[in-house]
Amino acid sequence: MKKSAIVALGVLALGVASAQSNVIKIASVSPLSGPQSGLGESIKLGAQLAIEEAVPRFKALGFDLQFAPQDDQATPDVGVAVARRIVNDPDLLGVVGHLNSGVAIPSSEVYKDTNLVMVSPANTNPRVTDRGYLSVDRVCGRDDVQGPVGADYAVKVLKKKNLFVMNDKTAYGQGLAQAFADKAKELGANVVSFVGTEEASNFQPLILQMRAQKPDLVYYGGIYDKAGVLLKQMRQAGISATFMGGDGLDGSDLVKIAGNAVIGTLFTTTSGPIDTLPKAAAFAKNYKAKFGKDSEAYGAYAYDSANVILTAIEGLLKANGGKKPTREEVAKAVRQVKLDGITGHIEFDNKGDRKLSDYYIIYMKTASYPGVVQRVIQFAPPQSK
Ligand code: ABU
Repeated sequence: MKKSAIVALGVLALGVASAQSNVIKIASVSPLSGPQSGLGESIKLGAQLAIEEAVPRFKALGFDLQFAPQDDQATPDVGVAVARRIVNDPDLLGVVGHLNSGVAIPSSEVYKDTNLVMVSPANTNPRVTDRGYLSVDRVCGRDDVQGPVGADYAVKVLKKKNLFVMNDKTAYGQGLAQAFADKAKELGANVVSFVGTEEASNFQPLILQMRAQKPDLVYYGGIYDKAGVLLKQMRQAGISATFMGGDGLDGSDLVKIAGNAVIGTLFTTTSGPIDTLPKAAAFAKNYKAKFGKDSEAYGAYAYDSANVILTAIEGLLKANGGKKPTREEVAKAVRQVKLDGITGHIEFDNKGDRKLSDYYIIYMKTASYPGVVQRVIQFAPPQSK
């Protein structure tokens, strides 16, 4: 048989197999290795719990629901490589992810080509949804609200006047730090420095700069793996300025890395501590029983993200007489979902932002996670400019 005929038969066989497959897969994509795997694992396990609970419901509809967790290593190139691989699996109908906006943005450029829907539990950079893709939604808030919420608290409540603002040079860190600094300036504070650095282990040159500029608050836009090291070195060097950041600080690893230096730290987050979410008690109990640890930031949001996708698919299966939906049908149905999740009511606007998101101020009163809620405010996403 000619090679072209063999290829054609192979493609035909694949097409028949795929048309007949009763398998539906949902992926989680988050860092499962490296220094940000604490939050990445929480996303994976939250999604896993929702999917395992849905397996009997899908079985009753004639489908074998499977979970496909992926590791993006918190790295854009790896995220894109994972995205390119998973879009080729015809059984895959949804993605819960990512943790890092700088990974989600390029990866979702790949998902969009086949309308593979991504529901993010954690990506707060405005650009994630501002591109207006049908296949991109999120259940968390946005940094153009989170930054100003932090600035308002720093300037109006804590009465801080001289702010040293840093970021980790990622899409998330830069955007959040800029949003914080812009609002703080508008409120009358001085931004004595605005510095981007990818440094992870030696912050001494920046600490010298702090010593000279004497800020009363240091703000860090970035993730706990670097923030914890910076904070510890600041305190060892005698810098006593209040330390503040965003939801990238929302993880127990911040405490593990910084130790007692974490006491007094404040951060904003769009992920409510699990014991403050009134409907999350069963989730928290089941998570602990199954995985032997407490859910951390964005675990409950990953659970809700998965349930948004599952709700959309179940609705389509029931409406279409059990016919497996296309990715485009799933993406359209996700945008219409109305779900009372464990993180509150979920409904998306026409860009895929949650219509109302919660923003928290957390104070680390002791060296223990998750800290003490100081304030919770609900906001709608800003309208596109
Ligand atoms: N929002 C917390 C995780 C960082 C990010 O969005 O990149």
